Amino acid sequence: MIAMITAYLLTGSNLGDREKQLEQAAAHIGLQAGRVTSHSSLYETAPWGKTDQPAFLNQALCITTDLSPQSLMATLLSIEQRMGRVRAERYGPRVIDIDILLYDQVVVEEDLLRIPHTELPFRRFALLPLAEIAGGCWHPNLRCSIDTLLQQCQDQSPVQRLG
Ligand code: PH2
Ligand code: MG
Ligand code: MG
Repeated sequence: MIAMITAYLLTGSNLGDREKQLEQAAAHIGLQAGRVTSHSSLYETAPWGKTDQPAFLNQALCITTDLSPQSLMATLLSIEQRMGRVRAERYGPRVIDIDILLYDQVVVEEDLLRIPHTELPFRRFALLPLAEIAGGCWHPNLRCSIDTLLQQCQDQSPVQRLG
C-alpha cells in the first residue's frame, strides 16, 4: 500500500467556458485522482510561450492521493482527454491542461514525467496561484520555498487574481 501523499496541481484553460472547465476538472480530480483539500483563487493570466492566443484562467489545487506519480499523471491525462483536449501545437490553446507541480518531496526524472514541474521557477502564472496555498512549501531540487521562488522569478507576464 502506498501512503497518502500531498501533491500540488495546476489547472489551466483558455478555450470555451474557462471557469466551468476548471470547476469540472477539479470535480473529476476529486473523484478519480484523490481528495481536493484546498484550492487557490482563479487567476487570469497572459498567455506564456505563445502569446497570440486568448488569456488563460489558472488555478492551483492541493490534493491528497494514494496514486503513484505515474498513475496520477495517467489519470490526469485521461481526464484531459475526456474533457475534450486535443493536443495540437506546443504551448497552444487548450480547453483544459492539468499539470503536476509538486508530488510531496519526490523527484521524478523520466522522459515522460518530470516532477517538480521543470518550468515552475520560470512561470509566474504557476508560482502565484501555488504560493497562495503553498507558499511555505519546499522545492526538493532547488531547496527553497515557493515564496522564495516567486520573489526570485523574472517572469513579468501579467497575472491577476480574480475576486
Ligand atoms: N500553459 C502552457 C503555455 N502557456 N500560459 C498561461 N498563462 N497559462 C498556462 O497554463 C499556460 C500558458 C503550456 O501548458
Ligand atoms: Mg501546462
Ligand atoms: Mg500539461
